[in-house]
This record gives sequence, structure tokens and C-alpha cells, in this order.
Amino acid sequence: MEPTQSSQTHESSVEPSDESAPSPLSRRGFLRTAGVVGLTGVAAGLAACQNATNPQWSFGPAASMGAPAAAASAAPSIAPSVAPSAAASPAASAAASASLPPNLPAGWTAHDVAARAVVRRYVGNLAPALKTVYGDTVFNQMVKILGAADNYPELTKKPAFAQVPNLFVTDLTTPLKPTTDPDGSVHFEMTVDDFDWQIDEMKAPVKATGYNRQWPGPTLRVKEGDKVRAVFTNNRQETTGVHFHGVDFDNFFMDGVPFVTQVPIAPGEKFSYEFTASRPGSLMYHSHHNATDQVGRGQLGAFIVEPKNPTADEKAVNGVDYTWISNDSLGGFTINGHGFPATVPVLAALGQTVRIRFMNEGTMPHPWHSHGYGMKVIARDGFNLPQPYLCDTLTVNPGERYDVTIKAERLGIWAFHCHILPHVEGTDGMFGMVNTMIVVPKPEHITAILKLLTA
Ligand SMILES: [Cu+2]
Repeated sequence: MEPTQSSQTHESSVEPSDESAPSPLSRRGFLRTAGVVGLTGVAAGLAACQNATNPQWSFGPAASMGAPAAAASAAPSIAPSVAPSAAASPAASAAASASLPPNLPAGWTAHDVAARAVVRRYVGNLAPALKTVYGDTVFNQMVKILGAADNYPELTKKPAFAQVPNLFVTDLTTPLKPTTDPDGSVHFEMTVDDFDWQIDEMKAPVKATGYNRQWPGPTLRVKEGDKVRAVFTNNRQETTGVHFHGVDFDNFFMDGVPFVTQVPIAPGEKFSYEFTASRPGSLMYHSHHNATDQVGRGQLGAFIVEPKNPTADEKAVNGVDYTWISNDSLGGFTINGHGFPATVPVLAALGQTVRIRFMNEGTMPHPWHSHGYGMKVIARDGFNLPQPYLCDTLTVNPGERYDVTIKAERLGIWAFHCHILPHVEGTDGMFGMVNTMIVVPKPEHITAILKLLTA
């Protein structure tokens, strides 16, 4: 491909073409990062929202997401105005802050209280908003499950996954935008840094190392055939090398393995990795030097090469495109650098097909189990499968990537977790490699939730 064509193709791939609609960064970012095929579908969904009366989209002003002013003005903000009926009271607050509340149901122990507290943190102030998403009957059941009558403090706090930087959200709000070099190469400017990273906002930060001060590093997206130039500046006091995992390199000196293909990048130095992204799919980039420590502490990220000719399964994706990178060493058991309840749910609207790109940057296999839904496995290690297959538990080994799609056909909040039990649950409830897929009635519910999270 000619360089200029390459860059044009790239630009068109990352910029929505719908310039007529209001396009604040967050919406554009969502459409771009989420890889939403159905730009028009989302726009139509927002338009439909003008006339939607049931369920009411009644949380989160819609103005900056391009929704009509009428809907925005009719929308009360989320909690506490739509909080469950229990009024705030000093007594309730005191009870919620005690380690073991009074009047526990028969048979409950500290484990039950701790396990519930974790989920309360996960749901946060989305709980009251769920009334407008799911309706009274479902909501009332959820109120019972969470014990919302206790008026616990998290009802008015953002979910735990909104308290810390998260890949899905940062890719959406502040995506790393490449520039185009004179030779047509797609140029990414990267740094390697030491920084403090919170696996969970309730835990002390860990000493992380990673790209652009993120764990995982920003997702790098290019088009098949693009010439890529990724320049890494090493701001750490330790040497490193960066390997683009899954790339078919024409020049093996770009492979990023210190002492095999290059001299390591010394502190203060830069190295420019230059290659053609000839192989499409879900690839990765990570340190290939002192890697147990460097990758274990966050030197990793997704490198996504969008295909020239997507398959029918890829074309069917009209919901979020979710990158799900696991680690299991120095930061504990994590998904995208966080442990439950700080893991961002996979969001889907009824009828949408979402894509999940599992990537294992850890040291052990993790069998991902989807509750309520089968997963259609469409690619392994970036290679499209000649015969996609269905499963509900998919083991992803270190270094592997699996792409799956899920068609969201049933509403609800569905657990989605590694099935090696010590990776997900302990005496204090669920932790680590636990997530959910949240299926809501309409695309605008997702838009509103994202608005809430990114506000
Ligand atoms: Cu696991």
C-alpha cells in the first residue's frame, strides 16, 4: 500500500465520518475506541431517545453526548435524587460504617458482609440509576440483593471502577492519537515510566512501570498494511526493549529482544520500532527485557491491526470492542491493571453484538467464564478461525489472544470471571479477575453510563 493511502485509510478508520452530529471528544472517542461499527446505529439510537418515553433515560445530562436538550433538561442527575426510598439518616450511616451491622439475616457472617460490600462498591451510584434502566420490578429485586434500604454510602459514590484510571475509559476519553510522518508512517510517541498505580482505590498504590504512565499502555490501533513507527523514550533507570507480539517483521532487528535483535534501550535513550502491520488482528506490545518484572508491573498494551477485509463475524459487531488484558503477578490478579471491584464492565445494549479481545500478559492460564451467555470464538492469536465455535469457558494461556463475540439477547448484570477460584474469590468476597457484562435495554443507556463515568 502507498504510504499516503495508508495514512488516509488509517485516518478514515479512526475518525467517525458523521460530522453533522455534535461530536464532543467523549462521543467521538467512544465510537472510535469502542470500534462501534454501527455509527449510524448509535446516532439513530440517540435520535430515538428524543421520543423514548419508556424506559426514561433519566440519569446523566445528555447534552454533551449529542442528545436533545429536552431529554437533557428532563433528566435529573443520578443519586441521590433517584436513590432508593430509604432516607439518609445518621443511624443508617453509622450502621453502614460499622464492621458488622446489626440485624444480619440468620446465618450471615463477616464474609457475607464483606462480600456484599465489594459488590456495593462495584455498583456504586449506578444502583439508583438502574431503576430507570431496568424498571421497578427488576430494580426492587436488586435493591433487596444489595440491601439498599441500609442507605449505604456507596449509593452516592461512583462505582469503584470509576475511581481509578481504566483502559476502556482512557482509550475513550484520551485516546493516543498517532501522527503521520512524511514517509506516510503512522507514528506513535511513547514513553516508558515509573509511576504509582492503584489496582483498586482502596488499596495502596503499587510501584508500576509502563507506557505513557498507564497500565495497560494506551491501545495502539492501525490498519492492515500501515507502516508503523513507534518511538519509545526510556524514562526509567533500567534498560528495556519493546516487542510487538504477533507482528510478521520483515526486518528482524525490529523484533525488540535485547541482545538478540538490538542493544537494550538505555535510560534516557529512544528507540524507534519501524515495521509494516501486514498481519491483522489482536496483537500486543510489551517489554522483552527483565520481563518478569517489567511486564509483571505493567509494561504491556494492546496493538490492534484492523483488517482490510473484516469477516462476517467482525462486521456483525455493533457494540463495544473491549480489550481485556490479564496480569497475575506483581499487581495481583488483574484485568486491565485492576482487580474487582475496580474492573470496568463490558457494556452492551439489548440486541447488540460486542467483541472482547482477551489477551494474557501474565504467567498462568486463565479460563474466562461468561455467565448467561455463550461466547463465539472467532480468532486466536489474531488469526481468524476457519470454523468459529461456541463456549462459555475459554482458557487463555500466557501470550495468547482470543477474540470472541457475544450477542446480548437478555437483560441483566452477568458475572464474567476467571474460573480458577483462588484468582477471584476469598474470605472477603470477590476480588481480582472478576468482571461483569451489563446488558441494558438501549444504546443510550450505555452512552449515559459512560457519561457518568467520564464526567
Ligand atoms: Cu485466573
